[in-house]
Amino acid sequence: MKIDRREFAGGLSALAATSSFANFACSQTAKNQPLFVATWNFGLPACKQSLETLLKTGSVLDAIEKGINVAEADVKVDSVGVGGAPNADGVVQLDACFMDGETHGAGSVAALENYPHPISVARRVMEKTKHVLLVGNGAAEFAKKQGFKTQELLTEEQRSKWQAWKAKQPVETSTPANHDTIALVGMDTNGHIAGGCSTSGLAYKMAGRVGDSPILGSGLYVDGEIGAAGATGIGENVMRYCGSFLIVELMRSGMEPEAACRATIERIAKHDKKSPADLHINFLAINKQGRWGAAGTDAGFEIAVVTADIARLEKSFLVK
Ligand code: SD4
Repeated sequence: MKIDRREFAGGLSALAATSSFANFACSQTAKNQPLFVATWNFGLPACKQSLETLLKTGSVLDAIEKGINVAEADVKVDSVGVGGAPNADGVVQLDACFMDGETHGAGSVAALENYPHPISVARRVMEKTKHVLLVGNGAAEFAKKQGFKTQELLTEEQRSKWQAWKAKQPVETSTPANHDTIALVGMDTNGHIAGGCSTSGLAYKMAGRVGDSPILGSGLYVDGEIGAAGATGIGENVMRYCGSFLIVELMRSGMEPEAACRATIERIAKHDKKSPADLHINFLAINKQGRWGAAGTDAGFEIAVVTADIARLEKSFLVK
């Protein structure tokens, strides 16, 4: 991912954006400040939208949803929502989940086609059904009944990239060509924590393949008493270990967010007997005390952090 340095200056007028880009291991918000943290550089406009929404509506749930909607609507973000990469059949199938730390309520959708805002549908699953996860046609039917509008998600640019990929395939196989999911977690001034995760999944995945992103405990996990964690990267390497759940549990046992993300990656690498660099997994976390941190195996992994005082990108700790 390229860092658009103009983003640093272009924040909300209420926010002072820093001009530097550095590691800030486990920084902490001033007491009782709202906090939003998201994966990748496109997480910055998303987190800014989250803060703006929180200030307007007072709802951290609205804040998470509206923040993620920004990345979903941006065609330039080629791994989330509209403009997301298609599967091996050239169809964009979206995955998302939403979780409220206070109630422990959650909703997810997987392999959802033609609806640009899966995070909003996931939230609706949480709020309007007795269920947690809806997939495929059932998820689309639910979205329709809830009044969500359909849209063509495959852009011309993604179609030609997919055609070029397809032409080179002797057999259809997933390629980890991108792993830029948005996971966005946040907390309001009352310590109410929530989070969401939204993705088109791995580019050219097998039709019907579902990754970690809509699976609670894998791509996202929120515990209102402890904190929240989210993931981006090759889902298969996250979901076999319930990565985000593990991070939250490690924080429960006293670890700082960054240390918990690092320990989770180290455990996966050790157990898989793999070099971390071959795993392509990246995590972020926040805790109830307003501290945040991240660790990943991809050198370019960065997180966006927005509080009442700051709006910046931070490099994550790199596990080698
Ligand atoms: C997945 N974790 O489906 C996601 C991939 C990702 O953009 O991060 N994609 O495995």
